[in-house]
Amino acid sequence: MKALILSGGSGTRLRPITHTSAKQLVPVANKPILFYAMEAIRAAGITDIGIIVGDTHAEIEAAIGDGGRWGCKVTYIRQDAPLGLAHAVKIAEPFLKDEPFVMFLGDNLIRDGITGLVKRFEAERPNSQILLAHVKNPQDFGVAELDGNKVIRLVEKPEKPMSDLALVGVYMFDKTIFPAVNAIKPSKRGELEITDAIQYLIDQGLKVNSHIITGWWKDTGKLEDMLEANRLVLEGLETKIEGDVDQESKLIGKVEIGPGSRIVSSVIRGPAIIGENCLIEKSYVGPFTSIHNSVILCASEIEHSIVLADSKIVDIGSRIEDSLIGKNVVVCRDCGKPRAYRFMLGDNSEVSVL
Ligand code: TTP
Repeated sequence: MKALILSGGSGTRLRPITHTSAKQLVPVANKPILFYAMEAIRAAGITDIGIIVGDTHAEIEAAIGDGGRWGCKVTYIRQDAPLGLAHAVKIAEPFLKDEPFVMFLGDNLIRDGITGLVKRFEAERPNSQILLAHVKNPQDFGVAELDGNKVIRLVEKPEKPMSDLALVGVYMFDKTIFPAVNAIKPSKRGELEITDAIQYLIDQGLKVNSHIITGWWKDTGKLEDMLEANRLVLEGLETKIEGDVDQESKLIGKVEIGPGSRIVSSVIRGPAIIGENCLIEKSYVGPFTSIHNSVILCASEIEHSIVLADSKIVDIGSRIEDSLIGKNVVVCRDCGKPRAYRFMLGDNSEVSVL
């Protein structure tokens, strides 16, 4: 079996982060989301992986390389424009050839991995196997209608959902998916939809099985979901202290601190992870916070947030919460006159002031 990871797309819902970076490389608990997909695929025994890449191809290729670090062989497949998940399958045909494959959305995280699901697919050999999860907001997802575990209908983001079963971003297919992706037409939003391709399989009388997952799954396409994924992964964190923690500081709960980092006169309440070469001084880091490498946090408080590398947060009077702070960002108090907020914000930035 092969794997196809989708790491193209436009990532509009995560702007401005995606103006400069691939959303699949945003770290969750200080590890790029895409690495979790690589690990899950490798754990399922699959080593031949195609990765769909778009505008952010250089960054993805630099992060994943030839896949050797996971014991895998990676082939990059360039998608000129994000024309849909089924379009990604279409252009991957020369790589996938006749082999069955698992398709994994590169911005999705699935707690229990895919090993059991791949085994089941190989044992039952349907034409396709989709994963479903009960969700509160099915209108935001592809939604399935079932008869037993057989799928009878799929609709992309329905206005009136016929169930609360959303399609999870991991799908398994055999070669019958290629005539399907070649037959369907673009949807109203101009994309070749994978739901339409799977519906085509159903309409042709082919076998599409489903599996309802019970462990958590997160599509990290939006800020709140990214923070939620970070929270869920950090819940499994184990304490590991490689940096220096001074006498005046207090660590509570599960905390990881990377080498070269210094914690000075601060309180860190886990689960929280701090990368390498950070300085946390006279500050509070609260639960569900991930701080990446070389960050300076001084006289400030932060909780339930993700801070990317090389950023600086200094002397912020109120607590920062529910935030995603990009690379090399400066957030600081300015005592200069006249007293004023001074911003330099990228397009589509969001700021909430007190
Ligand atoms: P989405 O999150 O559905 O789409 P997007 O990345 O364009 O984001 P937004 O809606 O915020 O603009 O995509 C799911 C995954 O599939 C994600 O990892 C990007 C990838 N993808 C492709 O590789 N090619 C595509 O044509 C599309 C639509 C998505």
